[in-house]
Amino acid sequence: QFSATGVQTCFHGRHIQPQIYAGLDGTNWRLKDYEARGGYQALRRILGKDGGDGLTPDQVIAEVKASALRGRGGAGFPTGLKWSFMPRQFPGQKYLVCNSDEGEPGTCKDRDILMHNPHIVIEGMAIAAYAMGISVGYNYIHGEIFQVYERFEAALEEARAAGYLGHNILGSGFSFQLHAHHGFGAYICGEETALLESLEGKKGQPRFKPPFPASFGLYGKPTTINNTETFAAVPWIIRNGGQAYLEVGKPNNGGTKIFSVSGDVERPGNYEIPLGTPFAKLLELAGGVRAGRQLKAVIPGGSSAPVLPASIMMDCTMDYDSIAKAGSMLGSGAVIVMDDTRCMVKSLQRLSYFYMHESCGQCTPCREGTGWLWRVVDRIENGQGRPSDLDLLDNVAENIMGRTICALGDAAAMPVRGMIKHFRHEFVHHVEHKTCMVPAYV
Ligand code: L3W
Ligand code: SF4
Repeated sequence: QFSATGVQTCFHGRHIQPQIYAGLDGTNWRLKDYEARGGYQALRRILGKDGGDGLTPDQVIAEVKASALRGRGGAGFPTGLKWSFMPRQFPGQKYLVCNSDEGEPGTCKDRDILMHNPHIVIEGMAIAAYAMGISVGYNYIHGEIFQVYERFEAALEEARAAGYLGHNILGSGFSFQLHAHHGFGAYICGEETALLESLEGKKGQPRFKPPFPASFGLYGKPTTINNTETFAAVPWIIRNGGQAYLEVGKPNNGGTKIFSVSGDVERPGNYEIPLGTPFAKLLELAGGVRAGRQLKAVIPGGSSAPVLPASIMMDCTMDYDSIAKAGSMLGSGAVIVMDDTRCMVKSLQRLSYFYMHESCGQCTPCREGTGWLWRVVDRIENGQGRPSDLDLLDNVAENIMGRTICALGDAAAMPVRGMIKHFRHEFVHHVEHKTCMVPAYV
């Protein structure tokens, strides 16, 4: 089943204990449908609307901390801790921002949430705003997905009309104005400080950190930025309690996570499963490796994550700690599956081109280094590689890492090092024989 965005979406039974996808059928995105699934009950609860005393902002943050919810955009930073950084008594304007600038190659979950369950993000943001005493928020939506932007705007209109957003929400005295902002499609605008620059109307280029957005964010004011899926997790946590959320996952990795499985599987798509689920189970949900082929390698967390060979991947569980221990990262949860027809040199050539193209050009190691990486990989792929090229690649990657303003430099370097670490023999073969050792592409 394909959604309007072209993303393959699973609505029937191929999730495990779903929280965000629960009850979705591809058509029921409207407010009345969301309310029928228990939507906005969490917001009503904290505001003391359905009996009960409500929750204080501190109690809301305590629940999110107890849940062990970690940021779903890539870094896996603890959400409750991030919320507690927000200065409570700050006298001026503070901002809340949702990062829906989904651009990581392989990742297609945030657009799916916004398309099919937009109110869960609105409710999550309203709860976050209440917890941190914020009255204005923005959802920055990737520029190339027009229907998603229109869908979210339509949901905002419904929420405003029902009194879930705006001035004096449900008569509680709490006010929160939420706006959508349509980006222009640059990958770098998914980096949080580049996103803020772009939101301010400037060129989307990252700022130095620190200061972090928590102290110097949008228009220089304290700002909290979370990923779309992170906000979408919050209503469930408030309805069921942080401890219950934690127990769905595993220690330090609470709840479920949506994995965008692409590549050489029978059923590519978005799958929501508890963190800590074995990779083999996720592969099974996605229909297994496509017919007649063997699993060769997996990029477990979007193109910025180092590749892992099948032998390591099959022993992993899908959570932040297990994947980090295996030498990669869970990232945004984009699982790119490669079978035995895939050439690692060709794959790296394409990845390197992407990072060269998307570098914003601000800092020399990234601007020059990403081009250098691509040119060397490109000549190896095209039969013009030199024996010294593997060491050169490693040297360039090493000189980029840790020497740039934002994580894009590291994101370009890490896949190179991962590919050479695990598949060095393929690069050597290309250099020595001027051709590929993988028999044929299918
Ligand atoms: C206050 C401190 N705040 C950290 C905040 C910080 C940010 C969050 C995580 O990179 C990764 C990257 C990509 N006081 C703080 C603090 N914070 N220390 O915590 O920070 P950080 O620096 O660890 O990560 P980051 O710069 O946000 C994100 C990887 O994600 N990635 C990219 C995915 C792209 C998408 C997409 O297209 N939508 O998700 C994929 O793996 O490589 O490593 O908020 O402010 N002391
Ligand atoms: Fe721009 Fe690359 Fe520097 Fe990030 S690392 S600021 S993308 S040049």
